[in-house]
Amino acid sequence: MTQHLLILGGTTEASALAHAVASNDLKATFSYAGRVANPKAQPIPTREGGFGGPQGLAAYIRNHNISHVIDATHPFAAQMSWNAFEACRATDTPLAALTRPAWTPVENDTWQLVPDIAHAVAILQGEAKRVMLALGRLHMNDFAVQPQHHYVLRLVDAPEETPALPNHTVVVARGPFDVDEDIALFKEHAVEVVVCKNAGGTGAAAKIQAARALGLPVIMIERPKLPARAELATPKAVLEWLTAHPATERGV
Ligand code: 3Y8
Ligand code: NAP
Repeated sequence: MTQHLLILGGTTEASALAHAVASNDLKATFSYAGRVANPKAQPIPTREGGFGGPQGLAAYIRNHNISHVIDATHPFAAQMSWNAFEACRATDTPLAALTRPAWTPVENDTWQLVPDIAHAVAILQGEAKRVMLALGRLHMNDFAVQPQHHYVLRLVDAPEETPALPNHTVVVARGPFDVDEDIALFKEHAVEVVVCKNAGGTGAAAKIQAARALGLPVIMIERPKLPARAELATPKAVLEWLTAHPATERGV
């Protein structure tokens, strides 16, 4: 079987891998969920949209003769990661994740760790505050049960429907973000607390560095449980992993 990688993308690391793969002339397809209007262009063929669950992904792997899957999705894209794990097991396809370590607090950081978004919502009970909700669009309306706050919402695309948060300001912007710009943003909106996911990496780190600079508390949502698979830290490690796992005939 000839080598054909499927890269599950949507992160800075996935884009870096796409460039490494392109410059090594490896056959690969880059996959987006189709979550945003204009996803970043990639130097390799790209597809958009869900596969239709693990079975849909298994069918895609077979129909496109995928020899390896690299899960370079965001640490919070847990459903995609579990689907990839199941589909690769069903089709006997080598799978590795390209991921980045979680952020860890440094001295003077005031982080409140919560296990998931529901706990971040619950911990916001109490008097009205000005809250930087840097979680994107998918979960902003979960915070409607705490309507007393003024939320600053940073979204990749302008929302199609008005957010279900009575007091909010929408900031349309796509990362990677810059510390000084985030400090200015927090000052402009008199942000008092920052809510974010422990995404790790560099593209979203500006807000925790800005919170640190301004002495703001952070509600840090911890990562969901992900499957046990090979975890690689750099595109170079992925290329070495590919060499160590040459494409073989698919198990019948
Ligand atoms: C569609 C495709 C690259 C990738 C860039 C990274 C960095 C900039 C920072 C804040 C946090 C947030 C959000 C964020 C960042 C990178 C990376 C990252 C966080 C794009 C992209 C897609 C998405 C989807 C989008 C989610 C949203 C999450 C915004 C592209 C720009 C909050 C995650 O409107 C929506 O529906 C947005 C949905 C999933 C989380 C959510 O629940 O809303 N990412 N982001 C991918 C697809 O279709 O498959 O690059 O254009 C990618 C990037 N966003 O190559 O440079 O590597 O993480 N993305 C979080 O970390 O909490 C913003 O505002 O401080
Ligand atoms: P998710 O909740 O784990 O996945 C939900 C469904 O979206 C999946 O079951 C799959 O649909 C589809 N999907 C997700 N990623 C896909 C991909 N790369 N290619 C094709 N289909 C995909 O995922 P999510 O959290 O919505 O993330 C969506 C995308 O945004 C991913 O590319 C992720 O890397 C990127 N992203 C997410 C976050 C975040 O905070 N979640 C942050 C930055 C970037 P089917 O079941 O139909 O196959």
